[in-house]
Amino acid sequence: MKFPEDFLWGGAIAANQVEGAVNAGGKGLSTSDLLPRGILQPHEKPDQKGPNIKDVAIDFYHRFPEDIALLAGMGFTCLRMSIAWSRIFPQGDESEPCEAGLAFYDRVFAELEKYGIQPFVTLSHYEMPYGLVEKYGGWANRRLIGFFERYAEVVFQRYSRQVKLWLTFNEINMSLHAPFTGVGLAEEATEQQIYQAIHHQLLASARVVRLCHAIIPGAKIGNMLLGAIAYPLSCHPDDVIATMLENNKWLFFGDVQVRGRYPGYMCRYFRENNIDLEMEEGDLAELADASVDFISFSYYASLCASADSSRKEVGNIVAGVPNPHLAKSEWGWQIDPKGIRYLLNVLYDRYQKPLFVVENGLGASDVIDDNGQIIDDYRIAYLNDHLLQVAEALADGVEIIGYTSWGPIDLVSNSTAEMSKRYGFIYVDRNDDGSGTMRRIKKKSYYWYKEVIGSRGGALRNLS
Ligand code: BGP
Repeated sequence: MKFPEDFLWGGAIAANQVEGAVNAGGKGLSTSDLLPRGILQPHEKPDQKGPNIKDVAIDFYHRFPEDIALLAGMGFTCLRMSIAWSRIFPQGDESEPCEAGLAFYDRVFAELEKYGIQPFVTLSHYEMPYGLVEKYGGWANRRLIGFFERYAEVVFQRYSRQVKLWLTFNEINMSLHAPFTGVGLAEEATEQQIYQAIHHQLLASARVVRLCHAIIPGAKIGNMLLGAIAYPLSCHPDDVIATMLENNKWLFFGDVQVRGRYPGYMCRYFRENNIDLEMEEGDLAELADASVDFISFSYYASLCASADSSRKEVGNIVAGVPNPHLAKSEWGWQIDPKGIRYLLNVLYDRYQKPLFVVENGLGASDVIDDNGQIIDDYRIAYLNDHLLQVAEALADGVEIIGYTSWGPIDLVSNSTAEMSKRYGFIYVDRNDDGSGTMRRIKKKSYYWYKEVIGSRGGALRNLS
């Protein structure tokens, strides 16, 4: 089978997980700089900041020409990346942007252009200027909407020629699990505080959708969900209802960003849990008037839900009940290729808008063998099987714009801040303790992905 001719192929990275250069070009401290053990662990206070592997990460800040050339070698037509907000507004509340930060992304986009790779930019991928947390209390404060709008306006204007594809907030539903990363709130924040901050973030997202359309002719802007699709653990009606409620927790974000209103099930949840959102007149009208152009999502694993919530385990970033029919990755994430077809169908059926798979991949430890090679057949198998299911979804009639695998070059893990949890087609010689030469080595999967892209999916095989 062949994927559509205009299907975008590539990979996805995030500024804080690749760039390093933590203080270069006037960059301010970001929330991510204070999470040396990953987003699920407590954050450091700035005066206690210790060494953090992300301070250098894979040094993409200095090595991007080499890295982009390597990605281009696989035939990428698209690179999903993010702009570090703290490079553009180091504290978050300045009135003028930082020119050195803007100039850095000029250079990155120019390099991508050389190879005809389309940049696909996330405005906020798990980081924000820490100044906005310290001075304003993060997204709990409505003023953040204005700071985010200013940032978005600056980058939309600056890169209006180079960037036609945008995303607002990475995995916007993640704030429920990692409030410091998602909305700049303390780990012990209450649901009331988190949902209030989320309301502000949803409004900010709506405003920048309109801004993007007004500033960049022909641009498309989408939302980004962690596709934490849950199956019922059994056909017991109580498990089915528990699953519906579990899925509502993340679909809620899509419902607001696509359908433009707070769904009834969420209003009920707020009522029954004494959550009372402060809104201003006009907020609901603003949400109603800013539907995203497409829906994007990450997908690594599915999970199960049961009426007995004590059976939940944190196997993935989002806790779920393990599925007895599925194997697990080394990091305990359950591997379920068919889940991506199911998820694509669920989202398309619900929203009837184009979809974009913006993250998918296998975190695994790689070994360099005696011949200096990395034979990552497990990664090839994972991606092959998932891409076959994306093809099935296309055959089901789902509109899919493209596929960007997570971490096409090894990078720092988000949940654990490890280098050893590798996703790449390109190995980076850097270890968890920061040692290593930083040398880039093509893995076996590099040649495989190149063939898949070159054949528009024709090289995919039914392996299992
Ligand atoms: C998503 C994030 C990414 C990425 C990925 C893999 O949640 O959007 O930033 O890191 O998960 O997760 P991890 O790095 O924890 O393996």
